[in-house]
This record gives sequence, structure tokens and C-alpha cells, in this order.
Amino acid sequence: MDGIHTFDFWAFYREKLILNSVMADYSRKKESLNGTWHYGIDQYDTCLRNRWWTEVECDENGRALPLDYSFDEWETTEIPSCWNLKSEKLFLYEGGMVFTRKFPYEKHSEDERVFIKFGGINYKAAVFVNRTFLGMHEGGSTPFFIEATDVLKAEDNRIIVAVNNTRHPANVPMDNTDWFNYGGIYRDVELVRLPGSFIKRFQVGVVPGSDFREIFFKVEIDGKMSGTATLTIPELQFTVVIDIENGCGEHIFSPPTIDSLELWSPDAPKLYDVEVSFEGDKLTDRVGFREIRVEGREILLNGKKIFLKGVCAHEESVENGKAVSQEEIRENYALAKEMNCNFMRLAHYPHCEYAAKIADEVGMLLWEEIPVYWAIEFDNPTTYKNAENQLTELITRDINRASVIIWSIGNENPDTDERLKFMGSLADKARELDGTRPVSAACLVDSEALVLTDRLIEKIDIIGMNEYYGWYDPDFSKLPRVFENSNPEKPVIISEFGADCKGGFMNKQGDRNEMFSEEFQLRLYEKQIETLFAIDYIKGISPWIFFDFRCPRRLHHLQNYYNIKGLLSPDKKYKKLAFFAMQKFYEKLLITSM
Ligand code: GCB
Repeated sequence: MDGIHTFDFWAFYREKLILNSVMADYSRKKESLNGTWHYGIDQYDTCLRNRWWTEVECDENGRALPLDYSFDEWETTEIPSCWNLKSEKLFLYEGGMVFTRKFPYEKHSEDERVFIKFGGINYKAAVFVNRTFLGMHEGGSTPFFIEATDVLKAEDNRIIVAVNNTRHPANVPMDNTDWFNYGGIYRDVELVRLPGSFIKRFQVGVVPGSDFREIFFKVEIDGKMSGTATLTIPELQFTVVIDIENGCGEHIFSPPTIDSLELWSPDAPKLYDVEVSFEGDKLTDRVGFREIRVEGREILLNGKKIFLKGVCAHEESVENGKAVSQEEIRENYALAKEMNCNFMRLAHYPHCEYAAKIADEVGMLLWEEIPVYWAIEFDNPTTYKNAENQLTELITRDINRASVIIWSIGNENPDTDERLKFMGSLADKARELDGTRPVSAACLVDSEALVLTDRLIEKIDIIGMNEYYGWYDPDFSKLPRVFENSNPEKPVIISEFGADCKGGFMNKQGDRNEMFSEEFQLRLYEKQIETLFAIDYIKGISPWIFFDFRCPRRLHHLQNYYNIKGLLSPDKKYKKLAFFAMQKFYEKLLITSM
């Protein structure tokens, strides 16, 4: 085959890239495609170049062809998982990997449509079912749905997913990050059956500024373009019917029982069952009603000032890598609550959908972020499209989650014209998709002039500020100067500060100046707390970071390929001294969550 040696499947089929296919699916009946899959390490993308997925095993005269694969004899792995933890030889592997399995399918109704949902694959994926290429997806942290209705048969459906996690400067994130590049199908894979016409997405919430008296409802239908959709909130004894035109409908209303509406907050995370129906299709969800707003330098939750007592966290566990379990997410929130937190910054990319679902239940406010991290290719239109799509997929997925109060469009990006245009457009996009939540980004301080001057501040509602005075910049006295020199008109969240510290490494003489010791980290936290507490425009703090995490950039012998700025050890079993300092500080804060 001419050109096969240079053929780049990913570039050639770019028009088959799936852009925001995310649907509301919580109450859908789904069949799990998790479980045992075969996998082959495909360093040279040969599956894609040589079209293994077409499974042509004989020539036109029926003579057997030599094959370079034998799918069902390959080794097996459990999905979801990160391949890095499968074996030592795969630990540092970055590149192509082919996954395959077979599954049965029984049609339930004539007009049924069937989608395969992937919760998250890092970083890109091409999906084939029964010799047909269905599409590909880029971006390692958001879900995608791919229709398989026309290619399914009664049994032995072969699915092949070619995954590639090679880092690249044009990707989002780019090739250099301060976290580990796990690979794999690391979130659930599910078969979703839908009727011919179905509810694709909906949004319900309190109308901002309505004094909690009005509820809005928006719905999008796939299939039939007109008809009526119904929203019911049984506990409020309320039902409203709205018209659907061109597949969409939207309405604002005030239920007669609105006075009995209990607002959602971290201390009282009240959720209501919400039912949406359209022509025989029905979706339900558990939704909290609350309002989040910025007024001057204040952040208001349900109209009351709130201080975000937070901490940053990566999506990782020692046992499962990025494929964290729901139990692990619950454990993280329980530990954060033990530290008296009401807020968590989910850094630096969308965590799995259960993170927000569980936060809704347990009462934890969230900052959600896309991996526009450091100096990505701000002048590259393809990179922009990718970042915008990841933002769209995240917002679509979590639009009904009361816990999510901030969309963050990036972290520590250099203040260039290209970046301003790129991130300004992302801020506009976030507001277009969701006018109910503030937009933020973790900005950098001008380290020469010692002032918060990032031009992105104009485009965002809450200023995230990362600062490492006392660590990367050992001169701590600069921090108060930054605050003296800055006069922001918007609320500021200290989105990061911190210091590396090896859990259990205590200096024998109690020397608080020995770097990497618990005393050093504690001292830094004490100084930060004292300084930050005095600044009236700081409305939230999320130190870096809750627990130590894997990081290929950290080669000091005490780090041992971990970023050890955690308040907890990587397995979260050991609490460092600074954990208790934060715990005490948050307990004492006068302005608490409502
Ligand atoms: C930062 C980054 C974060 C790093 C951290 C560090 O500013 O936002 O991703 O891990 O510093 O430890 O250097």
C-alpha cells in the first residue's frame, strides 16, 4: 500500500473528530463494557496504518493472509485502568496501545439508538466496531459518546479502541506538565440505549438575581424537532410543560411552592429529584438549587458572603493512578472536611464526573479546570479548538452540579497577546454556555514589579493567584509587598502556595529552615496564613496540594519522582504538620460557609 509507511491516521481522519457529544445520562439504563479487554502495545500505530480494524484475514480467493495481530490471544487487562500500573514495563510507556473485546447486543426496540459512552481516555482515541471506524476523540479528561446503532449485531460485536498518550506541544495540555502522564481507558465504558427521539441535555437552576424565586429550565432534544417537554420536581409538587421548537425549549417559572425551596449549600447539601420527559423518554437527576455570584470583591453563595476554605487536588491514587474509584473520591472529601474545608480546586483538568456528583451529595464547593496549563500553543487555531471543546464538554457534563461554582480556563499562562486572545475567547465561551457561574484562572504575579497585573484579570470574574513566596522565591517579604502594590476590583483566591515536604522527615534539632522537612513546610504555612488572613480582598485559599502525587519532573532523592507539596502522603494515610495548621486556621475563620 503506497504511503502506508508515512500514513498518519490521526491527521488524515481529523474530520471524524468528535466534538462535544456529551449527553445527560445519569438515569439512563446502561450496560457496562468495563471488564476484561485484550490489549497490545502498538508503539508504531500499526493497527491504524495497516488497518487491522478491518479484520481482513483472507485474500479475494479465500487464501489466508499473514497477520501481525491476534486480538483474542493478546494479554488482558481490566478496564477502567491506567496501563502504567499494569506492569513494570508499562510504567513509563507513552505511545500507542490497542484495546479490544467482544460483547453481545440484543435489540430492545425497532427505533432504538445505541451509543457507546467513554468516560475518559488519555489522550486520544479512535473507535472501531465491527470493522467500521466510528470516530475519534482528543482530550484526556472529558467524556464522549459515539453512535454504534447501524453496526451492531446480535453477538460477537468486536470493539477496538486505539489509544495514544504521546505528549505533544500542540496538545492541551502540552508536552510539559508537572504531573504524570497516565495512559489508558481509565474511566467507565458503557452502552447507552436511547429511543428514536430522546432528551439529549437539560439544565435547571435558580435564575441568578431572582431572589431565589425563579427557576429556569432548558432542554435539548435529539430526533423529533418539535413537541412538548415536561419538567417535574415532585418534592415541590411542581410540573411545567414547555414547547419544543427546532429541538430546543426553555422557560423561566416560579413554582407556587417556591417559598419551601431549600437552597443547596456545603452545610446543607439539599438535592431534589428532577424529572424531565419528552414523548415517552424520561430522564431524572438529583439537583441542588443555589446561586453563586460575584459582587465587587465578594463571592456570594445564596446571597451571603462566603470564604472558600479550600485545597487543591490532583486526580490520582497510589492504587489506581488516574482511575480513581468513587470510594477514593469520598475519602478525599471526608479528609478535606476533616481539615474544615468547604472548597476544593480540582486541578488541572476535568476530574471524573463522580467528583462533582459526590460533591453535590456531601457538600463540597468545586473549582473545575481545563488543562490550559503553562505555555501551550496559544497561536495555534487547532490547539484553541481543542481547548474550547474540552471546556464545552466539561461544562455540558457538569452543568447541573450545584457543587461546581467556578469554571477555570487555565493555570499560570504567560501574559502574551496570543494568550490573552485565546483565553479571552475561552472566557466568552464559558459564559455563553453557562451564564450562572463565575469564570476564573490561576494567574501569576509580576515577579519584578511585585504586583498582580495579569491582563487576563479583565476577562475573568474571580482572580486566581498562584504564589510560591518562601519556596521557589525564598524571599517571603515580597508577598506582603505584592498585596500592598495590588488593588484588584475583583475577589482573589490564592489558588496555590506551598512547599515540598517529605512526610515523616523531621529535623532532629527542630530546625525550621531545613528544606523538605515538615517543620519547614509548617513554618511556611504559618507565615502564609498570617499574611493572607490580613488581606481583605482574598476570598478563598487553596494551598498546593492535598496529597503528594507522581511527577516525572521531581528527581530529588526525597521527592523520588513525586511532587511532595502534599499535606498528606500519597496514600493519604499520613498527615503532615501543615495539615493541622490549615485545619486550625479554617476552624478559626470567622466568615464560614453558610
Ligand atoms: C505550580 C503549578 C502546579 C505545580 C506547582 C509546583 O505553580 O500550578 O501544577 O505542581 O506549581 O509544585 O511547582
